[in-house]
Amino acid sequence: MVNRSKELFERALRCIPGGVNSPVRAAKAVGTVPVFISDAEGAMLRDADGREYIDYVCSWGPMILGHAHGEVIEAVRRWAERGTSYGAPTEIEVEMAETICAMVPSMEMVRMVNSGTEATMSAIRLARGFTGRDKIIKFDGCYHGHADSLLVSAGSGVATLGIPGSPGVPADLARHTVSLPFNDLEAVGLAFRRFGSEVAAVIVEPVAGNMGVVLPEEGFLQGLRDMTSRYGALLIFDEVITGFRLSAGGAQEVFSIRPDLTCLGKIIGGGLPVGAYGGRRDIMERVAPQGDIYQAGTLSGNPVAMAAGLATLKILRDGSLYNDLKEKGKMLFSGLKEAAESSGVSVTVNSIGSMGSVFFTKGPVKDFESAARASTRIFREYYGQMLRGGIYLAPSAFEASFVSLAHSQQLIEKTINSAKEAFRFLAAEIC
Ligand code: HOZ
Repeated sequence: MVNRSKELFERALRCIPGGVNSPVRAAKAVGTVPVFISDAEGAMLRDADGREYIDYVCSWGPMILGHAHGEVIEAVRRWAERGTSYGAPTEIEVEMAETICAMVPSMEMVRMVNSGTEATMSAIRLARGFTGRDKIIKFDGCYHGHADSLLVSAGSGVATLGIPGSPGVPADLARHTVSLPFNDLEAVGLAFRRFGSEVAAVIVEPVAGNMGVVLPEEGFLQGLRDMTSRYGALLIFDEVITGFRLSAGGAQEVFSIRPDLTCLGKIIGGGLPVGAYGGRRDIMERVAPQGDIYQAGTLSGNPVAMAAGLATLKILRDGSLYNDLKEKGKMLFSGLKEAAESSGVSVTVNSIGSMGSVFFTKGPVKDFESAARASTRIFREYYGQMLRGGIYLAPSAFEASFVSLAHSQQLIEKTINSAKEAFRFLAAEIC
């Protein structure tokens, strides 16, 4: 049988580091060749050999409406015909900013950038400039993109590939980042008591999605809000994954917490490269050219990207579709849990709304230490079995699965049936 993915990967390895443009997708952790995609529609992906898969990666989160959604494609086509970039202000970026500020009320002003990494990196600079302090508190296993200050004890590809930290990050810079266990308010209190007056910001994924999905325990996010306020530090919510995923107002709406700054990405671009950061007016007014803290970008607010993002947000804006997403998420994640349990395979399934993860451990999974106890060896077999069953998962034990509005009940049932077979195989051969 022809295996175009294998051929393409061999070609890619000759001219792209690791054969991929972002590390996790190399599928190194699951010991296979990455699946090269040819096209996608709705909840389905087709690979370069013409095989079809039900997609639970959803481009790592953005495709909440499903692939090639008619209104998004039409918006992109319409705008592309008018020119793809001007490097000058446009009406559509104003409309985008107004929409974001209306949907996420803590964001009184917003600046568009091109990726989640750019959003978090810029928010950290802003927090440092605004407070006049250098230290950042983050949490082990949370991933906030690949900017220097944020690669310490990170999740996503860093955790997947077992990279402890990255050469190239100056030690002098890394020492300003303090990484603590997620859900451990005591550790946060201790850190603030030791060097509270030096802390510019606490940055957190309100629901962690880059060590697999890990939910905040009762009181954790409120505790962060209280402590940052008490010590004059800013609270930054990295909602690159959860923004517009958990509700129209993001995780901050679900948990009723108002952060000082919020970082967005993924869904906000409707599948095109977009990020944004925003928050309190008095803080955002410090961003150049209104203020003195510099950040810029030639393609920031790009009209075609704005069109794709805005078309997506318009569909999500009134919040009525989130119940459907929640139902779909519940059906999938409870179905996977039951399937594993009935085969005698120990799993912990963490989920909220339309995102979740299966950890091959008895659990509970509440931080990176407990997530890392999950068997990556079993995950690897599970991944392979699911792929053969036509189910496309993230090739990492430390990433989330996402359900889109295009996942029908029938596709979810088919997924659970494939999972049943996979779990039976694992029970017989691996566990
Ligand atoms: N940072 C992404 C996962 N949380 C990975 C993106 C990619 O490899 O495409």
